[in-house]
Amino acid sequence: MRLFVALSLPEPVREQLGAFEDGLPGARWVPEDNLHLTLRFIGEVDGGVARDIDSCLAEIAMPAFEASFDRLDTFGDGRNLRALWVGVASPNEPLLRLQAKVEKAVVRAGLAPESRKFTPHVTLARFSRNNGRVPADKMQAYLSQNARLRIGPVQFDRFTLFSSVLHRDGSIYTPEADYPLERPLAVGQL
Ligand code: 2AM
Repeated sequence: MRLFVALSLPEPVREQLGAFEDGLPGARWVPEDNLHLTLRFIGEVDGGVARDIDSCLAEIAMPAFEASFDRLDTFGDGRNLRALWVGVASPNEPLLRLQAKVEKAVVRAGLAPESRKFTPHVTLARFSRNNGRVPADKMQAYLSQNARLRIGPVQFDRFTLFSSVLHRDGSIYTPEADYPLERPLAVGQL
């Protein structure tokens, strides 16, 4: 199975993000239901490794935390434009800590370490090399029109192991396991 670890987004947040999915010809917009924040892409693994990953992820202990989204940016540009995404307001130490724990867990389960730097983001659109070229002025106009984007803070009280099945007209993501984060102590509970 093809797996990845991500933060699911509450429906109202997916709706707020979905409102930015307009006005860029050539963009393959991610369906609102599929919007998520990837912590670790795993890829194809067999059932045994998937079970090891699940047990290592289940050992992660960390308090719930919040994150806000405050910017739009792209991976690549011009002919090499690959993705349009919404970025997490930084610094967000708890989110980086969770990502580091997830990375450690999957390496403990036998995966090779991830060498790419973690850029916490939610992908809104992807672009194909051949027919997805967006003129630079169109992208600039889109980014400046939407520069006001501010969403959150969003409360994250769990993270999720997803499986992904690729289809010609999009991916189907299925939550395979949820890992709760600890509830922060309320005032007076100390
Ligand atoms: P992205 O949002 O930056 O595109 C599920 O496919 C998730 O895993 C996507 O959100 C994607 O991140 C991420 N991912 C990272 N590397 C990937 C790869 N090589 N192939 C597919 N998805 C990848």
